Amino acid sequence: RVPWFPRKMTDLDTFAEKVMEMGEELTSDHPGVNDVEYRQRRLEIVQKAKAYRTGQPLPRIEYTDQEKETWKQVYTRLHEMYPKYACREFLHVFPLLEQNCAYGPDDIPQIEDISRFLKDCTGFTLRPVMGLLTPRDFLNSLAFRVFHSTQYIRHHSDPYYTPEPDCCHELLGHVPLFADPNFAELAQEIGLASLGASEEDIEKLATIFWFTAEFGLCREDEGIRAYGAGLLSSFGELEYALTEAPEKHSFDPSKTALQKYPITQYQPIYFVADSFRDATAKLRDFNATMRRPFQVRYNPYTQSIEVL
Ligand code: H2B
Ligand code: FE
Repeated sequence: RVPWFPRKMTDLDTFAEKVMEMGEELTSDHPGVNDVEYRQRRLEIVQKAKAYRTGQPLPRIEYTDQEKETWKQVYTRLHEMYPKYACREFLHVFPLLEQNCAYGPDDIPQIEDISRFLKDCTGFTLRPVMGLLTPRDFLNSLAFRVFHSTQYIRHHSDPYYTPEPDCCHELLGHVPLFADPNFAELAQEIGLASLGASEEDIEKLATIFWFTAEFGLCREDEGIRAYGAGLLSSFGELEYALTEAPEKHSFDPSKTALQKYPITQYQPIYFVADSFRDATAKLRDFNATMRRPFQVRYNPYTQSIEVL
C-alpha cells in the first residue's frame, strides 16, 4: 500500500490544519509560554495560515514595534556575519532580497513579496503555515517547489533563541537559498523522492534534509561555508560550525541518511557538499536505490505530479 501523497497544487490545502506541536500550543520550555499577549498574537497570526488556500494572495502581517525590534536585533547580528560565513550563493541573493523584497533591519518582509521574487528566480513559492508539519507533508510540498513558512516571530525575551522555526529562521535561513537554481533543484529532488515513500524512507529523506537544507556546509575555493538555514539563522551555531570543534564529513546520502542528530543543541557532526549540483547527482543515485514501486515526475505546466 502506497501512502497518500499530493498530486496537484490544491492538494497542499489539506495540510492547513495538520500541524504538529507548537502550531497553536507552545511547548513548556518556550520563552513565550507564560506570556498571554504573545500567545494571543500567535493565534491571531496562525489563523491566517489556517484559512489560506491555494491561489489566494498570501496573508500580510502588520507587525508590532516589539516584533520589529526583535527582528532588528536578529537581522543586525546575523547580517554582519554573512560575508565571513555564508556560501557565495547566499551572498549573491541577499542584496537582491534587500532590493526586491524590502529585506532590512527595520521591518519584517512579507511572504507575498518574497514568494513573487522566488517564483521569478526558481519557481519556488511560499505558503503560510501554522507551525511544524509532519516530515512527510513538509517534504512532499518541496516536490511542487513550495516552501511552508511561518510568519510569527520568536519571543522578545530571548531574541537569540527559538525552540521552533519562526520568521527569522525562514526568511533569513531558508528563503535566500530557494532563490538559487541549483539549491532549488536539490530541494525538489528530496521532495519528489518523498512522494508515497515508506516511513523508513521518509526518515532517511528528513535526515538528508536536516544535514543539507538545515545544517549543510559546502566547500568553496577559499574554504568551507554554510548554506543550511539552521546555521544561517543562528549566529552562535553559524560561528561554531566553521570552527575545528565539530566533525565534518563529506556529504554522501547513503551515510548521511543514517546519521543520528540532536535537536536542541549544536550539531556534533556536519556534512560538507562539494556543490549543490554534486549533492543533487549523489542524491539521485541514492534515490534510485529506494524501493518505491513507481516513478514520479513533476509537470510544471499543470503544476502536478505524474506517476510513471
Ligand atoms: N515544518 C515546517 N513548517 N517548517 C519546516 O522547516 C519543517 C517542518 N521542517 N517539518 C521539516 C519538518 C524538517 O525538519 C524535516 C523534513 O522533518
Ligand atoms: Fe527549517
